[in-house]
Amino acid sequence: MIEVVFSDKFLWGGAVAANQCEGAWDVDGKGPSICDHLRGGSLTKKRSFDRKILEGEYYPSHEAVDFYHRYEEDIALFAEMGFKVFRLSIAWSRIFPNGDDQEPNEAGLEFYDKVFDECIKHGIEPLVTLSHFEIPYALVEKYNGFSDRRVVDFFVNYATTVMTRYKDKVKYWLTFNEINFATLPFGALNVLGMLNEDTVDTHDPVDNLQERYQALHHVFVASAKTVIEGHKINPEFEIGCMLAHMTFYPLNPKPTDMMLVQHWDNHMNNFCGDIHVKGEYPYFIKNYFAENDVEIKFEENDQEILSAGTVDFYSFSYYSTNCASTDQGTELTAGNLMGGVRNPYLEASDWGWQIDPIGLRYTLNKLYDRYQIPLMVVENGLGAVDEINEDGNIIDDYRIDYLREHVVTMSDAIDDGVELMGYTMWGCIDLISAGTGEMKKRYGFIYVDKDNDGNGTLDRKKKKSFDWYKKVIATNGQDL
Ligand code: P53
Repeated sequence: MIEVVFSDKFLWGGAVAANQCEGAWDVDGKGPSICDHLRGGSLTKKRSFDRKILEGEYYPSHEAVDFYHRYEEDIALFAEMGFKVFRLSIAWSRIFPNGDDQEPNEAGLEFYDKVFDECIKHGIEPLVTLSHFEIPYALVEKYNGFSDRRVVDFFVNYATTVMTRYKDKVKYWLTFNEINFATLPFGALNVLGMLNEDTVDTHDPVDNLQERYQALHHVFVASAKTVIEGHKINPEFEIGCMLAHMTFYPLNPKPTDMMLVQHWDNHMNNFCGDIHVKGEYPYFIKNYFAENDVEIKFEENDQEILSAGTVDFYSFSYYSTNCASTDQGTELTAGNLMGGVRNPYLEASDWGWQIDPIGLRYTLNKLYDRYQIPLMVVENGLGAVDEINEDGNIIDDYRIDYLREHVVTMSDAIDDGVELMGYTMWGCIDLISAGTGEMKKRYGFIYVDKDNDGNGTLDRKKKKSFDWYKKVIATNGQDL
């Protein structure tokens, strides 16, 4: 037993994204999103992207784990664990199939009405991500995503449509999932919906720095406008940003390594965080832009919009940490999109993500010190291979250990004085991995019978961690 530090209002729960769990990719009027064009991969095989969806090819998001038809059963299981919050995303292309449609798709809106009603019935607060790597594909082909300023209005129209529709059902909103991935070339498609001509490998796309940062500027404006409009729709709304926090340590106590850590932290984390929280471009990015001939075009009211549309809270994903080194030939971590140097003090998951619970306490303190607004951990968890044993049980003690250690360091951070609103464990039900497209990389408290090739009954089954998390929530983090 640890001392109780979590408040009664602490939001315990789990998180998913539409494209990774819903399936029903073309049902009830939904248009394809960028994810629907991605094939499966693995740790060693990158996911490939087809501009045209091919007949007979397997696309993991098309069926995913069929949450679209099984949401009642799944939400009932979340409720059984005692979830206070359920983070999910709305698939933009379910509401506006082409992104630039005049009218929303009523069938899509009705689906989320049913999902939110189901949550409310069980006393679960929905936490909704408006854009989780799910830009309608038509916007990619027609506008090259957010590189075109008009897409800002399409997004804000979508956001205000759903915020108005669900204003009495949903209180917590996030604008763009892991927005800071757009500071790296591989984030161009996921976050910005940009796919430059001649791109073969979307992980390593044909990149245009000027265009990418201009598109990101449009996303900041879209996010800030959404915050402003959202607060008009319902002043009670709490609207946050969402970053993939990338925590770095210097590999050695070399001044140059430390400078690299500071540069990466500024560039990959603080740049986006500062714009969302403080409402203006931070001083350090100006030098980077100058050196790289990037010039951001602000429209007349952009600065006002950014200043007025700052977020109510800061949310982030946290899975692992990496080292930074200025030495040549240092050992890299496996399977990490961001690329980082291996830390000799940490163990890694089977997918090469280094496990670092103490780094979460460090990160929470670092962020709270910088921003002084409430924080929320909206993704954390362990992707692992789960086996069903002879008795038909899934004994995922490794997952319990991972989660326990992170809950302990969250409680340490709260003791330190950090204001932490809640915790949504990633992939509370097994789903399609975003990075690899696999089912085999499982995160859930709930197992889904499906394999990497799409075979399986889709039946749900509780893992050992299910009862563990139920106990954690019931004791408000005391009995771990
Ligand atoms: P998967 C990379 C690094 C950190 C977070 O990731 C990431 C990614 C993308 O692979 O994405 C977030 O499924 C994302 C989720 C994703 C989750 O982390 O690759 O918000 O959609 O599923 C875990 O193991």
